[in-house]
Amino acid sequence: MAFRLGDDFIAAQNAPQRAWLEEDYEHLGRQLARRGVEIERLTERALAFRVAVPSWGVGTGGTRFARFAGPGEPRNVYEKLDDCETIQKLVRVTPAISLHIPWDEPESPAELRAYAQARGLGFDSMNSNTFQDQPGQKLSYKFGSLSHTDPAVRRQAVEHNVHCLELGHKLGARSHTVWIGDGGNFPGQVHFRRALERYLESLRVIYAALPDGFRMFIEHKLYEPAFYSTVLNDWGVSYHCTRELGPKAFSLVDLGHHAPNVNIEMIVARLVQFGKLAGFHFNDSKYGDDDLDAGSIKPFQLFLVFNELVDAELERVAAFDPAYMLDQSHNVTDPIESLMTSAVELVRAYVQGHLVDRAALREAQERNDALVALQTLKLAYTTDVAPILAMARQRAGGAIDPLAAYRASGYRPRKAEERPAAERRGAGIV
Ligand code: PSV
Ligand code: MN
Repeated sequence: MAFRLGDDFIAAQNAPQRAWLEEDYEHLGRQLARRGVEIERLTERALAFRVAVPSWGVGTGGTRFARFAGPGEPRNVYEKLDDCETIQKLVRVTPAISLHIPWDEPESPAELRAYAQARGLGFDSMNSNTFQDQPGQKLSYKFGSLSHTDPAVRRQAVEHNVHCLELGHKLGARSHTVWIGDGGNFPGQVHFRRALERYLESLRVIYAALPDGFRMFIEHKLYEPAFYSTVLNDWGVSYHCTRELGPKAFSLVDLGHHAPNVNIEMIVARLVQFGKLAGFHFNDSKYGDDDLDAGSIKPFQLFLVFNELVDAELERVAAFDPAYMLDQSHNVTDPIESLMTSAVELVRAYVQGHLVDRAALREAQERNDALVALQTLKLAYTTDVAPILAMARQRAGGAIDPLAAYRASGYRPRKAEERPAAERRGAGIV
């Protein structure tokens, strides 16, 4: 029998921490009341927040130089779900999983769905993979997939995406995310306009196969694995394509897929305004697509992104229904610990977004008072909302201190025994 974290264990871990939590929560409540903010309104928001966990994130990641496997890594999709259940039990905002096909191809979709359901889990966006060749694959993606010069390669890549749609439908997913590695390493290698046209042509076929109620997300990225040019290089091209495709196509923002110093929160606002924001792959980075933990490098940027999202939510912008997902690679940490803390960082940014005094901000903007506008944002950003997050988690049955509870549970050492290293294969991304 595989070891699972019990609700009783979490409650027992919480017991000695309840007293300080009540005290801190009450204190913060009084502080916020002086600012005209009702703390329970924020706690409600924390309870409502959801972010999906990437199946590929629970295995140890790597770089193009090496991958240093961690102990007790999941060896198959079922064990990945077990780790996702642990994350969800402790933080209670991650009941959905984003699968990557064929990495997570199930033998029986019905069985996998039932396995997830029995653990209180469901499936968020499906992800196709035409950036790698799979064993036994007929045609290679070395020079591209959906935009390949050879129509037979394009057809193969389209068929794979259609398969993902069918699978996603069986699993209860509601959206499909397409990211391709297509691009060029040398000037002249790829004809920019023709490659984009071929990509769009392929996407149209996939779009036509969307099951009822499904949305299609396309994910842009300016470089890597192609180092000179990519086919879907930025949000503008992505927006053009989603418009060309139709109302069920949206542009997905991966925080690591932009040039350094790009104003991502403004891109978010633009996509919201144009009704084309699909949602996010949250992570953080210093230099490129580093896939580091959300909020670990540029927490203020994360807050500013959520400031836009909350603004759209409060204004009930039409067609605003973003899917929140994590997309990280954990090379030096326990992936469960990283995913839990990242999920918590997102709730923090979301709650802080709700803490922004929108009337004061608007007034400062109307008066062109730049300093007060910034201060209004900073007041929300510098407010320590940790007691709200902990209270929400506790009320939902999660851990007041997820990291401490996880370590106290001995989950990882137990998994190291249950999942012997010799049988481990490609659980994460490199
Ligand atoms: C590509 O860098 C990406 O962000 C895409 O979302 C992939 O599906 C994911 O990482 C995993 O390789
Ligand atoms: Mn991504």
